[in-house]
Amino acid sequence: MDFQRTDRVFRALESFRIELPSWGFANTGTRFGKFIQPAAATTIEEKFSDAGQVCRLTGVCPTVALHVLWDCPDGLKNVAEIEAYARRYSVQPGSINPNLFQDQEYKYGSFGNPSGDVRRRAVRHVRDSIEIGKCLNSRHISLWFADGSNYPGTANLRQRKRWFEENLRAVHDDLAPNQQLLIEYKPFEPAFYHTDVADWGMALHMARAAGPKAKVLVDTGHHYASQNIEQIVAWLLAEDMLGGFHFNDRRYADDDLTLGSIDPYQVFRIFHEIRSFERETGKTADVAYMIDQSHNLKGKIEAMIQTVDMAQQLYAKAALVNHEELARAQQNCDLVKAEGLLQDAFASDVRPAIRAWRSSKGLPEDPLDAFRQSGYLERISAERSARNCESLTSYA
Ligand code: RM4
Ligand code: MN
Ligand code: MN
Repeated sequence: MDFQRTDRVFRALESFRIELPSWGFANTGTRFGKFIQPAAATTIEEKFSDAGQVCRLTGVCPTVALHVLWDCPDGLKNVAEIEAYARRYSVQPGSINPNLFQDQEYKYGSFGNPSGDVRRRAVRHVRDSIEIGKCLNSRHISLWFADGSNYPGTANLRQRKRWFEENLRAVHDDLAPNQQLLIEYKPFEPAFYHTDVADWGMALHMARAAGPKAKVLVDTGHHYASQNIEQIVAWLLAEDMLGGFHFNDRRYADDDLTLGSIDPYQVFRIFHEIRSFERETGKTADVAYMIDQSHNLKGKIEAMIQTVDMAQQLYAKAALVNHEELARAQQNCDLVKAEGLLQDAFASDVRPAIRAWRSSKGLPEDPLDAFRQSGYLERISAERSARNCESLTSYA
């Protein structure tokens, strides 16, 4: 790769940061069962410790997302402990994810539950989560609603929409000036007939109803097969309504597979739309990149390092698209040329440039290999295996 292209990769990597999910280090499974890993994290301290390893080896994951129910079960009382772990393991608390789906009360929904008591309880939980976010200096409160119904006629769709609007407006009022509310959508699961916030149009509507500090969160696994995700991204950017991403890959539904393992070109095209927006507007897209993956079979820390590496590769490839030539080809309707510019960038081997960038930062050139050499996995497997055998915490 020539100096100019290497320089583009270096500059792209300089600004690229991605958040780790605390739940990605814990035992998770499918609805058919869980396979316990001896090294999985069962405490919040272990999650910080594992995230700290990924942060130290990759140098690009300064924050870890927290799920309130799993990581802050005592609410604000957990703040001091979390701050201590953040200091000890050199990784900061990131987005705060309220949990509005696991408690028995939420059987028929949270913000859309027919019971006023349950709706109030859900709103209180989000308000408490916003307070936790303020104490931890977290910018993002990330909302995903499992609300929906399984059978036609069982839910009043328009009434639930009104309840969502009201409740979102109410929690939006609590945000600090620097905080953002991110609203995630998902077409189905756990509900199989209707989902209250099922697609990007509904999430966009809800974010607008909530207020100016609310934006849409795109989880790459939350679309019907073959949906054009990069167009959704382009439109949300154009509307100044894109808040962030939950990255993962999928083959069928919300599979939470490793980013780029099935369709790396899809992720490349998303990054291309973001860079093209930045190029045209001269603005930096204010978008939070977060990983939302749970690895049932792969080693959790290794899979996370693999994900970060893949994200860097795809972002770096997108940085190689020649925007002037692309604009010219689009203007002249030179379709083959225009498409070829994307294909050439995607086909470029950016790995040597990424290794060189890591070296220049004093980071290991191959973070996965460095992890395998470090002995960390062997140490935590020995320390944690007994506890893991008896514990089945966390979701799914
Ligand atoms: C959902 C969604 C949320 C995540 C939960 C555990 O499908 O992706 O972001 O927090 O799963
Ligand atoms: Mn998600
Ligand atoms: Mn999901």
